[in-house]
Amino acid sequence: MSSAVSKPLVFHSPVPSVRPTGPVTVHLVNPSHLSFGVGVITPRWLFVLAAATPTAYGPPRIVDETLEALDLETIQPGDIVGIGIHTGNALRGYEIGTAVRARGATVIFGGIHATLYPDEAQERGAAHAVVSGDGDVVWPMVIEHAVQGTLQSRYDGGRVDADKFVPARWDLLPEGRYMWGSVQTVRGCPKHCSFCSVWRTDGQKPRQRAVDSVVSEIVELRRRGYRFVALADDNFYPVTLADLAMAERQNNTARLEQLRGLRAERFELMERLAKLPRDMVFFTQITMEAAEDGSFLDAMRNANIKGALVGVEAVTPEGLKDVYKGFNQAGEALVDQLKKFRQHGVYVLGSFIFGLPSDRAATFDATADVAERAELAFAQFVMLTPYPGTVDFAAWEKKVGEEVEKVAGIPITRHWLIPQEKRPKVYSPHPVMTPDEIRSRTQAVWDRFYSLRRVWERSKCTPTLKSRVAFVLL
Ligand code: B12
Ligand code: SF4
Repeated sequence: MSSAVSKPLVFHSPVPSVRPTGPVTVHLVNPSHLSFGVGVITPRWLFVLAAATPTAYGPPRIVDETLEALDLETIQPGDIVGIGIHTGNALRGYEIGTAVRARGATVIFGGIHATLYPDEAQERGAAHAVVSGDGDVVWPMVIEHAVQGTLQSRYDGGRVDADKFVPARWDLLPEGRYMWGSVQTVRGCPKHCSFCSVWRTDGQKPRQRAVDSVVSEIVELRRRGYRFVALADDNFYPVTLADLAMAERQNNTARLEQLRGLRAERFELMERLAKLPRDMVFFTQITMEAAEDGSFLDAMRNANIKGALVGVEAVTPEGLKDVYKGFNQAGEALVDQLKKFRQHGVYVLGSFIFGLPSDRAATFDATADVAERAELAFAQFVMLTPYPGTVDFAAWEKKVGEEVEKVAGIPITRHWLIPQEKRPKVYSPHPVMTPDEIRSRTQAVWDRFYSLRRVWERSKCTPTLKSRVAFVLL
């Protein structure tokens, strides 16, 4: 057990992996069925686990299949292959695991999907070992065990304390391949939205990284030519004014101190970001409550955090209740709150969900109205999808029970295992609307929000004609 993790590392039975006899190469693979040559955002886990790999084995070979597919010829018997999966790329990950194991490599899975379904990674992905939770601390131990021939079938990396987060190895970035770097400043989210797995896997206690560690990664990315950095946080605003007021009301001095400390660190981070050259642009994800906190928004603007994804989700109180997001505002108060971001110089990408149980035909237009009146720079309208690990998923799985529909012999509650070409889009069932109705109404909202006339109107937020044109093209 390590003091660095809030849960013990759990080991299961040893597995007969190949004990390497020659030099070992460590490979880290980010699976994807499609490769585009270039990527938008750096998949951070690759560069974090690369940094956690013991230097004795040399720099790991990083393969991001969103850039190009893994070349199996590069895998030699005795090599160690770490594969990180989320639900969407799990099947490709399993193909890779099976193929590299057949070549004599030791196969280790990790990432959110492997955390949720470790057995699956073993059964379908030929994993010798599966790591759940954070890899930062446990990964070097897994490698040592693999090399010594004492690998166990399961490792639990737990939730690593913030001071043990490993900074990414940006020296291993391929040149000119990504547009945005990604740096995590806080992990975990105190909320508990029903469609989101983050609070269940990353926990509700915010684990905030030390300011120096964050800033030095950003400086390194800048030296490597990056001007755009996504702050890959679950929620950049982990302490709200309401949290502070509650702790005060309860006379809970210890909690108040802790919350004030976290808040002060946020401001310290933003002050440091504000001192970086002005051509740096940051983007993050934040809850709407930040709108009540003018000084926080001002600090964001000064820090060049130009934009934030705000999970609006629903415009009615019923819709917010559906997703356990009662802390958001609805109706006119919502419009006012969203406008505040803009008033303080932070552009909002509003994220809305359609297909909530209380949604009706009229909800679509009402949402489009709010999105327009709230002066959002961008918006996304997604259909309610039951992601594994969420409250919604558990309810859906229970509801369909044994009667579950199958595609290619696979229950749709395991839709990620259905071959890509046959895989249906899976949405949460709705009491009165069919998925097709929700889909076509959702599309109509996209079309309305992104009509050329409206986009041109919104592009006024940029300073020059040239930048207005760029905005429209974006
Ligand atoms: C930043 C982010 C994005 C960015 C950047 C993605 C990228 N290229 O990296 C953008 C905005 C593009 C994005 C898009 C999407 N995302 Co996203 N994203 C995140 C977020 C907030 C942080 C990810 C991150 O960088 N974390 C930092 C790294 C270091 O942590 P990590 O990836 O968890 O890795 C650690 C461990 O998991 C483990 N580990 C990981 N891999 C491996 C491998 C091995 C071998 C080992 C040992 C350990 C290990 O060790 C690492 C270090 O501790 C997460 C939330 C979260 N907390 O994970 C959601 C999250 C991953 N996203 C999610 C989703 C759903 C999506 C989208 C599908 C959304 C959509 N509807 O389009 C798309 C899919 C994009 C794609 N095809 O990859 C879900 C995934 C749920 C699931 N069950 O799969 C998450 C968990 C958020 C949520 N609400 O639940 N995302
Ligand atoms: S506020 Fe965002 S990150 Fe937090 S639980 Fe809700 S959706 Fe997930």
